[in-house]
Amino acid sequence: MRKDSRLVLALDETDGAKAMAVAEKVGDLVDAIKINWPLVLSEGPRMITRLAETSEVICDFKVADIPNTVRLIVENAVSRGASAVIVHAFTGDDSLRAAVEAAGGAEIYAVTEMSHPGARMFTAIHAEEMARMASECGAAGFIAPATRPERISAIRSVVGPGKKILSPGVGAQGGKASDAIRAGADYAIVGRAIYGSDDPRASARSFLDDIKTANRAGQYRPYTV
Ligand code: NUP
Repeated sequence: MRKDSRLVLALDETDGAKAMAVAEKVGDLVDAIKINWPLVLSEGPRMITRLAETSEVICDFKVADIPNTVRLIVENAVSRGASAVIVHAFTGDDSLRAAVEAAGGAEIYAVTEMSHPGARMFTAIHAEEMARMASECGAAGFIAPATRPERISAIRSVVGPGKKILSPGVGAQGGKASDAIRAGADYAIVGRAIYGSDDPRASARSFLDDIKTANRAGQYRPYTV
């Protein structure tokens, strides 16, 4: 996945035509488009393939199942054009290994603790342990909450510099993209604040401007559009 803008669009728009319109408006400003069950359930898995024609597509299916079912889901998503699939880490090492193996050349990103408040109840307590395990199983990246940037730093310190961290919870959930990047995330994931905006392109640009403020000299190549 390219690392130009450090912005990933979460395209949870459920109307296919509207989703494609947003993708066209901001596609060149984002490094990838993440899709989730709302769009796939309303418009079908062909959306993976359609979007993959112009963008990297991350399938945020938060797969949490036995290894065989994980394998079937990941293989299917990748065969349709997904560059990465998001899975839950709490399922343990056998399911994580199955995901990584099934992904082949595509990437697996593991969720260790989600961005909403409820995540503090159970998964956050074990997030570092899960991150270590998923890293050893070959996960290429992690999903860590922009709503709690200190947790991004905690996950980064466990997985090291070689793994990607993608951070949702920006905008509608109250997190700030630049805070997430400063805390150690590689990418900020933004959904409603872009696709739900009257001007998705202007909104995406304002997130890019914010992300640039986190660009310490030489840290990464600034994005110009
Ligand atoms: O911890 C997570 N939080 C989260 O919001 C893990 C996720 N994958 N997401 C997803 O990111 C969520 O399901 C949605 O697709 C997107 C955030 O959207 P928004 O809150 O920016 O609209």
